[in-house]
Amino acid sequence: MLALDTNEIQSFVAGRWVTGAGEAIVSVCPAVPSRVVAEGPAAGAAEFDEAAAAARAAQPGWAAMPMHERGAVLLRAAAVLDAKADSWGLELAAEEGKTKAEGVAEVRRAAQILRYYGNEGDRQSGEMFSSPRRGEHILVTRKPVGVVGVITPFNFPIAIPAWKIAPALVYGNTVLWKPASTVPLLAMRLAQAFEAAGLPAGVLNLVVGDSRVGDAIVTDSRVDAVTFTGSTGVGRRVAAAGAARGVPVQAEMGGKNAAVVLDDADVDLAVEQVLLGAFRSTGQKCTATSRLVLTDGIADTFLSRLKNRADALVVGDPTADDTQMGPVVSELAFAAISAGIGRASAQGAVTIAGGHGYADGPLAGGYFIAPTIMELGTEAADLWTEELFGPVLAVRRAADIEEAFGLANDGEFGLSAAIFTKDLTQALRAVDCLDVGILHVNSESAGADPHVPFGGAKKSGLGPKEQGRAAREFFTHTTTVYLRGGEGT
Ligand code: UN1
Repeated sequence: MLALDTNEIQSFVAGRWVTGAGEAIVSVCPAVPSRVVAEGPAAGAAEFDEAAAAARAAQPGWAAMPMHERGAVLLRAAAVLDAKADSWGLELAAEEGKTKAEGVAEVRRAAQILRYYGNEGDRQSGEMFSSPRRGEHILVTRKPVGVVGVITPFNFPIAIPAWKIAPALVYGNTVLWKPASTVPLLAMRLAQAFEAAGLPAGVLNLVVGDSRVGDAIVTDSRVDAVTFTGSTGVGRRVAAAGAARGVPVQAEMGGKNAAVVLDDADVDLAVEQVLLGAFRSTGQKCTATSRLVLTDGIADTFLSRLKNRADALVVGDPTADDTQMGPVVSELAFAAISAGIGRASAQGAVTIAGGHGYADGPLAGGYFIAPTIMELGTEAADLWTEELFGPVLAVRRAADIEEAFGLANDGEFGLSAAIFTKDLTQALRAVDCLDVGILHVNSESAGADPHVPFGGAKKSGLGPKEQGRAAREFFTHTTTVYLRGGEGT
């Protein structure tokens, strides 16, 4: 077993930790890029091949194990995560850039997800239908799909893998997993928790590497289904590759989530929630609040309060206790977000807060972007429609509720939204009118409980929803059984 505090990057293949034959990966802290968090080689083609073969070979035995026993492994892994939450949460903050408090909370969240699915054996049920024919029942049973390819993003380095891998495993699938190459250490931590929990060899295979590993997963004939979270562009390519091979793909992709604040909203509550939605995790969530729609009567007050709160956020080293917002994940992200801010200004946006990096002072050198609020006029602006995945909030004003809902629904994404009002009638109208997969009434647009469906409307996602019972739609297939006794009547 690998030491639980190692920071030497390895892949977990067929139940063994292997030093890959691929290129060197150096995982650095985005606050201080000279600080190395983990390093080691990526997996090479031979390790990938061994991992895929191991997943295939282990699948029938794993599926044959009673679901309660599979669940027990998940529950033991959850206990490991809970026990290591403080130290692994700190590593998460150092590797990904969200704050220590967020990092620790994320490790605990991964444990909670594992517990939810670990207990799924107690809840799992098939369905039984009456038959139009005498002496017959019709029952529907669930079976695993086989080997599931899991491709996960950087922004929740342990929670998103947990919410894909846990249902995959408990329903009897084996897994071939590629995490984002910016967060290999936290991926290793999750695999280590499973190893410590006694997961049989080959059931979970972690292959560390870049997009070539992702390509190998989606094109390998030993992979029966692929679940992906990440950018819209890559998600569509994964889905196309899956379709070409005839295998199902679940893709959770972009969001451009609006918070709508109506005139009658509780301003204090709404300001705090919009602040959390926009800037927690440095805005790097598909569910983050990246658009704000204010009705005219509340707009001035709200914006000046929000600006004051954004300006006061303590931006800094994510591993420091008093930091409220860390850096973005990488130089590439920093460049793309900075360019997006520049483009918005060129297209007429007015910067209300932030809008800059930190060229001087203690944050210089890290990938820090100030909490940014930009107000748009009525002209078309990329900032209104394109996901920037950073701490940047675009604001528009609306004359009335109809206009506000229209603005919120503007664009191709429909992951989440938030509505702030004390008027139940307006809240109910939002439920009907806002075209999203997740709607928060008087709370921020991010957040997801493990027992309820997660996923978007419109072009935010493809395939069945994640989490809760919804997950089994993707991780199982059904067999409809027409069941009669064996003797003639
Ligand atoms: C959350 O809102 O807490 O990639 C989770 C993402 C989403 C997860 C959001 N799949 O940001």
